[in-house]
Amino acid sequence: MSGQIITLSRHIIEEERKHPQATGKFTDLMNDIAFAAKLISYNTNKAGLMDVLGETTNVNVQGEVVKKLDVFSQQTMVNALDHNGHTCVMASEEEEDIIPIPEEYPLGKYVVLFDPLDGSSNIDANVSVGTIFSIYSRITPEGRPGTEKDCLQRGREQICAGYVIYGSSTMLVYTTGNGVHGFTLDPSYGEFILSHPNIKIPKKGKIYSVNESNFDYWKQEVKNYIHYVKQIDPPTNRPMNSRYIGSMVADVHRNLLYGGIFLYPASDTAPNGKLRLGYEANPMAFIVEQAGGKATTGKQRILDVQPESIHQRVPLFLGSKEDVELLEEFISGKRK
Ligand code: P6P
Repeated sequence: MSGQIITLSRHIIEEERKHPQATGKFTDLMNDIAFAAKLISYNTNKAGLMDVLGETTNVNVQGEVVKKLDVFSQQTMVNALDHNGHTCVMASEEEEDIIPIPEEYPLGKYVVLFDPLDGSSNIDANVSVGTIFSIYSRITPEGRPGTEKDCLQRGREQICAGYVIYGSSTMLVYTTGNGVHGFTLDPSYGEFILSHPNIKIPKKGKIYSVNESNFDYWKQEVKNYIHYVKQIDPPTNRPMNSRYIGSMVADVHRNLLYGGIFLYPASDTAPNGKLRLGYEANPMAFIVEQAGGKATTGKQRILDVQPESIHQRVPLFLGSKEDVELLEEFISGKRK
């Protein structure tokens, strides 16, 4: 209905009612994630004024210096999700091993993988950063703590994927397999309001998004594709525009709304690419596919990859269907 305010909570309840076995626990879990997002948003927006800028002396499992907001965001996500009785295990970019639920708290049926503050190396430059999350149902027997096996499910088993982008405004974008929906945080009363219902990615875009400083390290097929998109050919709307923020949530969000292709290829220095399957590639792939796009390793649908480890990296190409399919033709050698 026009003019009706749909909050995230209301939208989730209505989505959950579409699943006959729904118990309302998923709605609670999503509301806990939304609460964590509000806290992270508040502190990210205040970062310049609070003692959260700069670096800690800690280094995370990726070998990256951990920014203070990273630490805060990690703790906020864990504290929001470990006691609600809806989760049995978590995994995070910031923790080497799985995150068990403390014994004093009840266990639930959900598994949550997350990157608490992706793109955080950009924080001090006030560039948009984000939280990415991926939710599965457990596959190990109930009543016992979840295990690594619960965290290593194929992306196609996700029941929900989403991200929060902390930018000019804070937006939460999610899918449960019934389309992609965006909610903008109204800070005046702290509610996420439906602002982008049923997001659909354009079939073809004008933007390619990649860190071209890695060009000489790429396989020839990828070099051929990038060379192709930069050639002057007005009938095929080339050259494409290059846009790269270096913060995945910001690059993928722009890609989702404007169309185009985002690439993080394998290279001589990163034989499996840089981005992590569990809490970056899979949730973004679910969202992009639900919006009508495609997501591939170049050889395989991202959502079909069987994870072998929590922090596993994969080459990632995702975005508008026609742009990704053209890239696949270059990678298969069909086009040179
Ligand atoms: P590069 C941020 O560190 C991140 O994990 C993603 O958010 C982003 O897409 C990528 O790395 C940027 O990597 O090598 O281009 O700086």
